[in-house]
Amino acid sequence: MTERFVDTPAVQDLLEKLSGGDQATGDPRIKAIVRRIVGDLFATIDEFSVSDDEFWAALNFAIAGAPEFGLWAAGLGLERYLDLRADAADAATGGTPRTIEGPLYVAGAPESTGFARMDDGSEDDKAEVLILHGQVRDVNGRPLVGAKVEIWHANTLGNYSYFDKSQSDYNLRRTVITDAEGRYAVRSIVPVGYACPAGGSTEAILSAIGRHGNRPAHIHFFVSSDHHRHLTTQINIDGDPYLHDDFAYATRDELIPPVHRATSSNLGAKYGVEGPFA
Ligand code: MBD
Ligand code: FE
Repeated sequence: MTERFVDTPAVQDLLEKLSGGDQATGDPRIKAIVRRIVGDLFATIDEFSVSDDEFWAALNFAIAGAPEFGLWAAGLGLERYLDLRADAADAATGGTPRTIEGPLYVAGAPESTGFARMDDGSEDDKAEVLILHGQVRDVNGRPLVGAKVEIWHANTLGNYSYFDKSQSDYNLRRTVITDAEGRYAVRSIVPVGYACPAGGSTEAILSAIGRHGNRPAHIHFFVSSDHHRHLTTQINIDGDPYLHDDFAYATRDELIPPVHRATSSNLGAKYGVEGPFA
């Protein structure tokens, strides 16, 4: 095999310098990562004989599209890759699988113990009421009292509060601390799947490679408890047309809980969740 151009001494010398390899100061880990990433970009330019015009088109595309970098990471499977690594690391212990965080988490949601209502009521006329309840357990099955369960999801248009300024602060975002049995419950509304913004840079990349930018309806979770590893996960709402066609690859068979459709009269009694259920 002929030597790759990127491996020739002149290019390696450039990589050493541009990554600060000849500097006494700086962080060795960052230097090594910069060297690897830039070197891989050099190799990509070589392999595809990238022209100057293509180089500048790509750079300007990235500059203009930068506000959507979080969506690029989801759509290009970078976060899915973290799940695969977590699966490998967790193979021996088990537990609820990780699935992606996504770029739409906001810290500081209102906190309560045992129960929260997540929606502000503004979609009462069109939304279906959702009762979501569960128990946080350790990998040995023991309930975890006082665990922190952060939940966030989209509204009936697939939009998230904070990023969607038309919604009230922290709408559909809550932190629930588990009760004496390790349980939590929320009343909310059934979310609708997210679609990457029309005309945005993520949609442009995805359509260039023949893909769409839709997610099935889902609900995000962070679960944390002292002396336990932080869990990032989601559940899907069964029956969504995109359930197994998620642009972010976050659907997992273990994370599609059963949905029970109930009448207004029995919801509160069954789960001990406060009404009213209009
Ligand atoms: C979302 O709601 C989401 O969860 C991800 C990962 C990407 C875009 C929108
Ligand atoms: Fe999401």
